[in-house]
Amino acid sequence: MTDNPEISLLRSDPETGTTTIMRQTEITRNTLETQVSVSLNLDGTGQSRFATGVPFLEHMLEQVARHGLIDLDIAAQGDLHIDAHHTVEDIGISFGQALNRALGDKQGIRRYGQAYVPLDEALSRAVVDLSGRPGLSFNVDFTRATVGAFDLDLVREFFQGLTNHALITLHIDNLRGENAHHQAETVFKAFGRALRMAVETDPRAAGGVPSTKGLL
Ligand SMILES: [Mn+2]
Repeated sequence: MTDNPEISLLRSDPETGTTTIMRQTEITRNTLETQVSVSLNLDGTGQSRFATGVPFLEHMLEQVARHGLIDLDIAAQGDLHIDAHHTVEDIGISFGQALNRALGDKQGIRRYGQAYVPLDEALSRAVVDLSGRPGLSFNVDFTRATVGAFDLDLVREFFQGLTNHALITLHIDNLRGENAHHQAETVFKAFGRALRMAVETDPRAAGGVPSTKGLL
C-alpha cells in the first residue's frame, strides 16, 4: 500500500529537527442513495465538521474525533426522505474507506487499542485490531429504540459498514447503562479512544509492521 504517497505526508520542523507523519486522506463515495465525502487526518487535534442531516450521528462522530484526536470533516446528502438508514450506513462505509487509506502500510503503529469509557451510569468497552480483516462483534442492548428521531439500530449499521471497509476487527460491548443516549455515547467515545491507541506510532517498534507476517 505504499502506492499512496499523497496520503502520508511528512512534515519536518527545522527548529526541532523532528519529522511528523500526517496521515490524511479524502474520499468521495456516490451511490444512487447517498453522496458522502470524508476528509480525515489521523494525526489531527480532534477538530470536526459535519453536514449530514443526521444530528445525533454528528454528535456521536464528534466524540470519535475529539477522543480519537482525529480531524474529521464529513458531508453527506442522503435519501433522508425514506429514513436515515442509507445515510448512516454509507457514512460508516466511507469513514472506513478513509481510515484504511490513511493507515497506508501501517508501519510503526501499535495496531491494537482498547478503551473503557463511562458516562454516569453507562459503561462501554471497545477493542480494535487494525488487522486487515473485517470483523465486528457488537454487543449493545439499547434500553430504548430511538434517541429523538434517531433509530438506534443504526449504530450497529454504522460500525458494520466501518469495519467492513476499514478492514479492522472491532469488539464493542456496552457493559451497563440505563440511558440510551449515554449507552451510545460511551460506545462512540470508547471507539475513538481505542482507535487513537491503535493508530499511534510505537516508539519501540522502529517503524516495523506489527505482524510476524510482515504485512497487515
Ligand atoms: Mn451527549
